[in-house]
Amino acid sequence: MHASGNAAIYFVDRHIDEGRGDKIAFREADGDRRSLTYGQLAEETARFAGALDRHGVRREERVAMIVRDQIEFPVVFWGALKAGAIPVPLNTLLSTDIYEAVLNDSRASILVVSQELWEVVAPAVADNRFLRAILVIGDAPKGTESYRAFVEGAELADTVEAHEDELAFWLYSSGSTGLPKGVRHVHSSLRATADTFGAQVLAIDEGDTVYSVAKLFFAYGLGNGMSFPMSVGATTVLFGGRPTPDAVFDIMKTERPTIFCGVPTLYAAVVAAQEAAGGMPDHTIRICTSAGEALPREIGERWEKLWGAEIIDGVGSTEMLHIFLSNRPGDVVYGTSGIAVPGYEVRLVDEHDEDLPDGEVGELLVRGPSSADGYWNRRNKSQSTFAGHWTRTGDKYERTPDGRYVYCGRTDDMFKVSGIWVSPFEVEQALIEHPAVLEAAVVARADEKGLDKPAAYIVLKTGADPSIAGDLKDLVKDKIGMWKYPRWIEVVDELPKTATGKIQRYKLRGAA
Ligand code: 3SK
Repeated sequence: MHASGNAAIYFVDRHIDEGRGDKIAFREADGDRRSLTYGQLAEETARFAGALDRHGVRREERVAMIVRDQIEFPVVFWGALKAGAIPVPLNTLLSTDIYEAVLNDSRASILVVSQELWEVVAPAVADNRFLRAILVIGDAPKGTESYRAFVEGAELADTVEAHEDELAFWLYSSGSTGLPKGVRHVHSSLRATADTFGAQVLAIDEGDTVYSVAKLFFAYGLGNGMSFPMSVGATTVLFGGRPTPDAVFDIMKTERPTIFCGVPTLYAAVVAAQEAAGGMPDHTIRICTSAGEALPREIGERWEKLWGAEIIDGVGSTEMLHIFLSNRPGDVVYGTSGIAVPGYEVRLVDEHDEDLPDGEVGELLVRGPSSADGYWNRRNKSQSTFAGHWTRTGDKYERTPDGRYVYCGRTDDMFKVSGIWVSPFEVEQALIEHPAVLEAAVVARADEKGLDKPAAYIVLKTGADPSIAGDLKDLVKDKIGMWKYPRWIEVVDELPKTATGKIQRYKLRGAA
């Protein structure tokens, strides 16, 4: 064992030795608008570790977090790591039932909750047999303890020794069906993603200020807003509210971030709002990232024209902790996910795991230094996903002759029309090229002969005429091929999405 294997030494304590104690690490853009320097972070995390110790929390015990993007998030996460406990950040938008199931599944003994989320969480913990303390950030309702009181007067603990291969934290990954799975990550994975995507693609440095609309509980947000900026002593803007286009414009103007991390839905909404308002956005962004799902080419191009900053679109997964396939600054081809991030290798394989040549659609496998240790209590699923050094992504891709990867859909979302594979994503991209279409989702639907054909669900821009739906069939036929056009087009108010912005196409299958 060596103490330096504990990720908190590199990401938190090192900054004190390197003279960054007074540098702002986190700044809130809403709520109390507090900020936290690297020096305060080192002290507060040692205090939280001391409070866990005082409470008798032992190594490897789980500390569940249902915490908004606010100062306490990094304090609890890194404080738990310092104590050798396992922080388990949970999505702040889950339902009571899912919280109940996930808290039982993880057997967390401590739960930290933001006061604003307590109403949904309270019924989920009523019958929980594992929790020994529920700490509420803010006013503590009956049956809970205030987070403040829990840490008050605690001794500052030393960071425990940990091996770099030791479990550090879990994230829960929501698949398209079933309960979320606990994805177990080790200490070295945090550094691995910061040294690869953070350093070699984003080229993040100490002068950067990051704003990520993806929240910290999501693997994409955890890297963007915590491990990447903390790897170089940069600053993160935390925003606990809903990232609407207006909120984004406001943060750009007042907080002056230099790196913006978004998701396709948000980019589409911001571009539509900007185009409707006219004028140029006031910002200091040098680079943008997109993940969560593939960024439609149209959105990337329109954004770059308006904002003058490239979007680096990439793909990652909770299992790989962050992005492993990505475009590069200065070498962006919108509509593709780029090439492997340095340090990662990818392969495309057929159903027999045979490598496929350029131009053929297959499943994407990835190998790299940040793959998870496995799923908690899901042996079968762990064995099928983590195949030795390779991790199956469940995404279908095609490689172009110049070596870039083009997203075709989730393995479950692809379907055949007249014996030829159709990528829902390709049809959706064609649909949103129409100026009236904000978003689209395409799924297979059986026609009167029982044969699968594309069906489209579209969200129109504000004020658009719903009768344009008929034009869209011709648009798709002209752009990508006769057989791919949607035989049915339904205008809807919104598309079903996960909390992190992925379209849940499975909810639309069989919806008609
Ligand atoms: O979905 C993604 O593309 C992603 C990216 C980075 C980290 C985690 C995820 C799920």
